[in-house]
Amino acid sequence: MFIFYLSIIHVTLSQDFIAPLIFSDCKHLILPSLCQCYHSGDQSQLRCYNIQLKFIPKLPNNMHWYALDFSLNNIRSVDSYVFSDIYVEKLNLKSNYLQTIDITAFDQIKNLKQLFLDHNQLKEFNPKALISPGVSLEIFDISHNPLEHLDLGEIFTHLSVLKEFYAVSCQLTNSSLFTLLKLTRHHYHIKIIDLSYNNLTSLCDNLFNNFYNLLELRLNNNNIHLIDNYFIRSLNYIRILNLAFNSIEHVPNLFSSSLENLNLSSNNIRYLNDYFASNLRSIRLIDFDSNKYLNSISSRSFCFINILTLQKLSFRFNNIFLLNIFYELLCNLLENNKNQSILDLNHNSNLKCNCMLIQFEKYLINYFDLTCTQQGQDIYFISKLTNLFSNCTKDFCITQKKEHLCEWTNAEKLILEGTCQVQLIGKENSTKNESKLITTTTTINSNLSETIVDNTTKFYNISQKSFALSIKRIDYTWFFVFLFLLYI
Ligand SMILES: *[C@@H]1O[C@H](CO)[C@@H](O)[C@H](O)[C@H]1NC(C)=O
Ligand SMILES: *[C@@H]1O[C@H](CO)[C@@H](O)[C@H](O)[C@H]1NC(C)=O
Ligand SMILES: *[C@@H]1O[C@H](CO)[C@@H](O)[C@H](O)[C@H]1NC(C)=O
Ligand SMILES: *[C@@H]1O[C@H](CO)[C@@H](O)[C@H](O)[C@H]1NC(C)=O
Ligand SMILES: *[C@@H]1O[C@H](CO)[C@@H](O)[C@H](O)[C@H]1NC(C)=O
Ligand SMILES: *[C@@H]1O[C@H](CO)[C@@H](O)[C@H](O)[C@H]1NC(C)=O
Ligand SMILES: *[C@@H]1O[C@H](CO)[C@@H](O)[C@H](O)[C@H]1NC(C)=O
Ligand SMILES: *[C@@H]1O[C@H](CO)[C@@H](O)[C@H](O)[C@H]1NC(C)=O
Ligand SMILES: *[C@@H]1O[C@H](CO)[C@@H](O)[C@H](O)[C@H]1NC(C)=O
Ligand SMILES: CC(=O)N[C@H]1CO[C@H](CO)[C@@H](O)[C@@H]1O
Repeated sequence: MFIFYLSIIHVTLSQDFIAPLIFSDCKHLILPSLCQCYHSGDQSQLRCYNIQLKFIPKLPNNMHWYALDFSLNNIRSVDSYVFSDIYVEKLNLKSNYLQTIDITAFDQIKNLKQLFLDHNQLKEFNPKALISPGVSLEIFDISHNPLEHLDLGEIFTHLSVLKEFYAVSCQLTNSSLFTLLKLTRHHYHIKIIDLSYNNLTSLCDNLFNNFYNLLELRLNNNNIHLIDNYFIRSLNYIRILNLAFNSIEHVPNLFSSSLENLNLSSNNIRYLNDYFASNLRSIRLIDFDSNKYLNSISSRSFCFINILTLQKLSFRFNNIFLLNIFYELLCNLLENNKNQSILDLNHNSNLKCNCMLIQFEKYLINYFDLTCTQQGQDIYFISKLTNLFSNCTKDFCITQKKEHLCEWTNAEKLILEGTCQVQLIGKENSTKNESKLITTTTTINSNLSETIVDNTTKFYNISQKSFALSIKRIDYTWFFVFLFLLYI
């Protein structure tokens, strides 16, 4: 075992020196071999990375470091009191072989604000190791450890000024999430929580309610399929919610007055239900890309969506057949003179060529890159189809029958009903009440200007030579009416 002798030289103490003296210039220290000291301004940093260290060297007491970097070594444990009486704001132990962190490892450390334990071999981590007067973490990263369980509740309870928390790729299951129930008070400082690349399955029980000031929640690349509609309701400042690469089939009817970016790409969404965005009052961007079976949209899906804030709805790599399914949204945009490309329908290989495409050209992102198909056979770039579109009129919305499609009371009702419990019962209970499932046959004239609209929600049962859509039943099907588009 190496023993590192560290001593302070050339330090002269004046006679009226008052203890404890804190040193902040590392230039006069004798350092562990291969470690380097950097000093600028009044900050010192020690860099001991990638030098095959097996142990954390004992550093001189009362030295005031901005950062200690022990990353990329062979350190296996953080032992008791190894940092005692060391002032350090940022401690980097990333990319070692850490298996144990002693519960007193950070006892008597001073002023620790950022801790990086990511890319190690930790199978367990006791949050009590972070209870120490000298630990007030603002950033904590424990990503890429094979933890399987982490007491998140305990972590947030003890780290009351934490701003950023990362536990990416730790194989966490929803049992770790349930520990958040322990939180009894608001956590006012946390801004970013990253739990992506774990094994989470459900977002129920209002577990995130105490993260009052959270801005960004990353839950992408899990196996999430159950989401409570109330999930982000109490998060007054949340702007970004990433749920990409999960197993979501049912888009929750979320409430949020602040959410701007909702990422639902790469899930198993097949249809969009009624009023799903009615209560996202600041929404700018919703990403539905790569939900490869997504082809149905309730006519009420976009009811009450805030077109003043909305900038982009992305439906790339879906299976959308007809622009008509967006008619409520498109006509709403038109009526309100919204003048902005909003809808991205690129890479929907079954999108049919029709007059609506040109009427709503200005709302389509990358319009000239769009391809569409005719008679289910050939695929054309829209730019090549001037002949086909030469007879088109632009009267789709005018000829729509005006009626009250969107009812606020229904939007509210759906939102209140859509809790995890309802979804769970719906999933387990086959005695679902189907009596409200109404089926009606409606045709859209080949000039695409006429639809028959009633006050029940329609699904466009798009037939391409009687192509049958298999629409998965979910809980709110009592609203659904099938609308058949025969020949376009
Ligand atoms: C987490 O998911 C991965 C991949 O699906 C799987 O290999 C692993 O066993 C899961 N871990 C736990 C703790 O469920
Ligand atoms: C959605 O999340 C995926 C995966 O994290 C990412 O690739 C994509 O860019 C995100 N979309 C938006 C619009 O941020
Ligand atoms: C809409 O855009 C067109 C061309 O892009 C422009 O000529 C027109 O003035 C815009 N209208 C409004 C209301 O912004
Ligand atoms: C377009 O209109 C002309 C004359 O009104 C008609 O002869 C032609 O068949 C129409 N083309 C299509 C594609 O409907
Ligand atoms: C199924 O529904 C019935 C009647 O609505 C209810 O009594 C029963 O508890 C439900 N079963 C489950 C497993 O939720
Ligand atoms: C289904 O709903 C209808 C009316 O909403 C009701 O009359 C009927 O009893 C219900 N059936 C079941 C099995 O719950
Ligand atoms: C579209 O169809 C309706 C009803 O069949 C008809 O009244 C209308 O004139 C047609 N519009 C065009 C442009 O062909
Ligand atoms: C519209 O809904 C109301 C109440 O749900 C119902 O009484 C009425 O018959 C419906 N109208 C049509 C045209 O379906
Ligand atoms: C509509 O979809 C249902 C359910 O998949 C199917 O049974 C029916 O044949 C379809 N109707 C048409 C006209 O395609
Ligand atoms: C509510 C819920 O989804 N609970 C699940 C939590 O995770 C365990 C193991 O993955 C499941 O068995 C539970 O059903």
